[in-house]
Amino acid sequence: MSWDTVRLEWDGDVATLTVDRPDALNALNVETLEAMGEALEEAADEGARVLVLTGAGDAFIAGADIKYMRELSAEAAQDWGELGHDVADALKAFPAPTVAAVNGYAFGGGCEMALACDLRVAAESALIGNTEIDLGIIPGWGATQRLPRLVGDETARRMIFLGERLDAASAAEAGLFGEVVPDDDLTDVVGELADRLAAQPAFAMQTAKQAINQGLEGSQESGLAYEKRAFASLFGTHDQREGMAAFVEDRDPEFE
Ligand code: CO8
Repeated sequence: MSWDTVRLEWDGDVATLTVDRPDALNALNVETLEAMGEALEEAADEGARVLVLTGAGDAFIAGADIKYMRELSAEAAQDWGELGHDVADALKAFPAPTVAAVNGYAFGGGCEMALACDLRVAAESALIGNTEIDLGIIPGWGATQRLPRLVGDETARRMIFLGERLDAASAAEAGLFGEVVPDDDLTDVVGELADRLAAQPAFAMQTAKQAINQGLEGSQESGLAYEKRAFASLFGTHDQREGMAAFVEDRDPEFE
């Protein structure tokens, strides 16, 4: 499938989803969110081992499309909220690891899409923040829940209450980015990370991701219970036997 404002490209088993509306700094409108949802479904169906999310041009995603949003009724905003949540949830539940390659502005809904990814690598010129308060609204696609879990309560409250726009180094210090790299190196660094992730045993990777999600998106108690079940379910799989045999036999494993 192809879309006007989203590109899905493959490099081996690594799928890259690029939001491609550079004239609007990749702001997310209905068409783009729907396309993202379809592209994520396609990438999952075709067995992506890693999904990279990035933006075309100088921005990652400058947020939800304010020009579309400004006249919405409360009822329409409910549907709009659901649509963005569906995409963020699809990223969160994607069956393989997801990496946000934050190449520039990541504000509002853009920050929220990055938060819904498993890992975040930023270009040093990137700026990120939940700036919704400046528009008289609050984050509506997950940041009130996901940001505090990532950066801690105090920092998240400051960011959301003050609409702070953090530079990449400050965001990394807060725990929002795992890595900050020179702008020109972002694609290569994310590509290397994606290749390393893609080489890991897929079923164990998916299970680890689900266990972490379960704990972070629900209570710690339910997460620990899930971990107990999930951990046990990996025993007897090819990759568990092979991984442990390889350790004992002092050789590299050959995962399925
Ligand atoms: N929406 C629509 N258009 C945008 C957006 C946006 N979020 N951001 C930029 N654009 C457009 C501009 O209007 C401009 O278009 P045009 O050329 O037609 O005038 C073009 O992109 C370039 O933008 P600028 O000229 O402003 O570029 P600058 O380099 O001067 O500034 C900034 C870049 C700093 C990123 C600036 O554009 C900006 O502040 N943008 C808005 C950022 C923002 O506030 N984002 C949060 C939006 S709210 C949100 O995301 C809520 C999510 C949850 C919704 C849930 C609802 C239920």
